[in-house]
Amino acid sequence: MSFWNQLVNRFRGGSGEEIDWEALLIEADLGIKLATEWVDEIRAEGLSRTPEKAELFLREKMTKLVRIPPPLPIKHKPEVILLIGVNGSGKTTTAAKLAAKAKQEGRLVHLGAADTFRAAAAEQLEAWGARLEIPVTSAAPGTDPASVAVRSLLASQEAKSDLLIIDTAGRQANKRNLLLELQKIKRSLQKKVETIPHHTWLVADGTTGSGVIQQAKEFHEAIGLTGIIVTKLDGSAQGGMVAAVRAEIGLPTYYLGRGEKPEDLKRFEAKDFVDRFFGE
Ligand SMILES: Nc1nc2c(ncn2[C@@H]2O[C@H](COP(=O)(O)OP(=O)(O)O)[C@@H](O)[C@H]2O)c(=O)[nH]1
Ligand SMILES: [Mg+2]
Repeated sequence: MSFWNQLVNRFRGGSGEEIDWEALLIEADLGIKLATEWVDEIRAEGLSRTPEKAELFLREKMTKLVRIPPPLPIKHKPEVILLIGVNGSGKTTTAAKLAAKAKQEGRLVHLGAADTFRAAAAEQLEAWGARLEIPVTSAAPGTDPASVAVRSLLASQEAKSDLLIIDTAGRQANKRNLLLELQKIKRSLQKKVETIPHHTWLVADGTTGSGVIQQAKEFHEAIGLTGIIVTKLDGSAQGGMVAAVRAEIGLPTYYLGRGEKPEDLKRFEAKDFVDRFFGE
């Protein structure tokens, strides 16, 4: 049974009673704001007792909401993606997966290991680089991450790479320090080329549900995001927060992680996403 039908069954009252739409939509990770808005609309349309009709109505709303804007042409070489997010969200694996995809498409790729918080972090990205045959700029633990980011930019410019993906730390002494560190990385890159990074993407763990919405707000306010990637949607989580992040913050989702292998990172497709969410 689809994720959506399971929810409908769970929140269905007795015969003829209304479905608890608010609880259902919150359980679907849409966040309180969007859930409340959509419940009001379901009621206003007179669909609250007809789940099939309500589903059609919501399918259309969600499809319109999550559609990705066409990417702006990147005139500069390399195109630079900065990946940020909390510890364990999947940044390093996502950097490797994105790199593998781009290489497969015939692009010349470079990786920057700007997580210098732990020795294991750079080693993890270097291992991926070795496996994928993609060069990695890294440094000893404790090195200023902003300087590693800048060095990775210089190296990728030198190598005439098409794409540079910079991985960052998710941990610091505290959240404030992490945000300061990320701001410094971004500022240092901008000092070299004003438009870099072209993309600042939050990598967020989909199993944290609507927690992703709050995280996206915080990082967006402090760093300025251009989009998000939601990982770990290979379990029961179906990614309702993708709609909420778009509705509340205006940020599109570019990729979804549905497993640990490189091919498990999927380019976000609105129709595919909505079909999975509600069931085909
Ligand atoms: N099941 C699953 N695991 C993932 C996915 N993305 C990342 N992981 C795993 O999550 C863990 C943390 O990933 P990592 O990239 O090191 O996170 P980071 O701390 O943000 O760099 C690793 O074990 C990854 O293999 C995903 O889409 N699905
Ligand atoms: Mg990492």
